[in-house]
Amino acid sequence: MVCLCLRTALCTHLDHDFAVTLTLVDHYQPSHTGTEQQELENIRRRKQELLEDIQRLKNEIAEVTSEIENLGSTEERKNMQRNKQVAMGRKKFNMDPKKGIQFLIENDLLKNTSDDIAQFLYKGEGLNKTAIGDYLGERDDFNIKVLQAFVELHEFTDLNLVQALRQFLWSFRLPGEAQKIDRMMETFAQRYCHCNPGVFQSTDTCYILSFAIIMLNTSLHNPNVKDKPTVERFISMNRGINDGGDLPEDLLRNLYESIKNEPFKIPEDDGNDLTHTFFNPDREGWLLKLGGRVKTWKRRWFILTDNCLYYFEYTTDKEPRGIIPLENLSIKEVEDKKPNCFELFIPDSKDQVIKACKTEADGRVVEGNHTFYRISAPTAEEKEDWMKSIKAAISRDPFYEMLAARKKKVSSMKRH
Ligand code: 4IP
Repeated sequence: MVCLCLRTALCTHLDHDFAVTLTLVDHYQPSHTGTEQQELENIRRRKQELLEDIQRLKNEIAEVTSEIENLGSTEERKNMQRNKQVAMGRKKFNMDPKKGIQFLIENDLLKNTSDDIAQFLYKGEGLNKTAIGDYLGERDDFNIKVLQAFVELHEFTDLNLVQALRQFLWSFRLPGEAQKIDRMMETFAQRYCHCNPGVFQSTDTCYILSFAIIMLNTSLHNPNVKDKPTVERFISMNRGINDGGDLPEDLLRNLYESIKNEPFKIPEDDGNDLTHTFFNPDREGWLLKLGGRVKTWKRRWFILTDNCLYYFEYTTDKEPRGIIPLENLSIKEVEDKKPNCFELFIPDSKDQVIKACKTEADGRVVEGNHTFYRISAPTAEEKEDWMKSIKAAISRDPFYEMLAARKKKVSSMKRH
């Protein structure tokens, strides 16, 4: 730019010289002395030289101007190209998170460090929250580092646990695998305790209470759950989780009120993973059930909760007629004369009796006789809903085991 200014000034200056010279030449009256003749020749030569100089400078200026113009459009082009590649990287990420990140790194659009990748995910522009959750949940060391850096980008200082969870659960979608959820919630609990020292005795307490809150959210806001827990029940459910001691009642009341007043907002749900399980796990309603040995259809009131299917004769019954633990069972659609049927069965074991219990007519509780449970729903839609909820309940089982183990651990601790 400086170079261009100098050249322009020089050129203007030469143009001026030239104009003066021309004026001199134009107004020169020829004389016949030898000296004058010589001078005239000099001026003519000088004029020619100046004309050539001016032309050369003009050419140079034209060249530089076009160079600058090109420079501008090259930068624009580069930017456009970059934006296109970033958009492509985001698309790739949404289809396959690992490949997307690799693409962005290979094209120098993202640095290959856990901090930079975490920033990119935290910003989340154009990224699908399920894909973010999948990437963060991966087991290898690098992804775990990214997860830690990602969680550290959240500021939880002076937030209560519900507020912190609202922020955290909105930034990505919990993936469907128990181990992944465990890692993510563990990292969350560590970060929360780091930002708010002294609130909980241990990260385990924070972890367990986080899930108690997520489940409370479901119980309070899922219309399928009729039995809404009171604050007293919430308090008593969480007894002993602060390394063997109780958390302050005020704290639990505040958390309860916060969830009651405003449910969690979670990223769009395709109903096919554990997020769905946690936020919509339970269901109750009338279904027809086929008998075990005697194949009669009975209309029963079914409740899906705690990874078990309970059935009752009447909605008001206190005791169920039967309980089917869903552990190790699979579910499939089946054709029957009855409409909208599905079946619970033990995979790869056709003749094995499913572990379940039932109440005989005389009140005795005995083991069930079913090798499969065939169930018919009143409508196709209800069949879909039941199957979805049961599938989710089956898949969350390992997670509940982990959670229960942790709860047992903190409850058995003695506070000093
Ligand atoms: C009964 O048939 C009912 O269908 C029972 O269902 C069923 O028990 C019995 O299965 C079946 O024999 P009848 O009432 O016509 O005798 P429910 O208990 O809901 O009334 P399940 O195990 O399905 O509860 P078996 O396996 O006991 O025969």
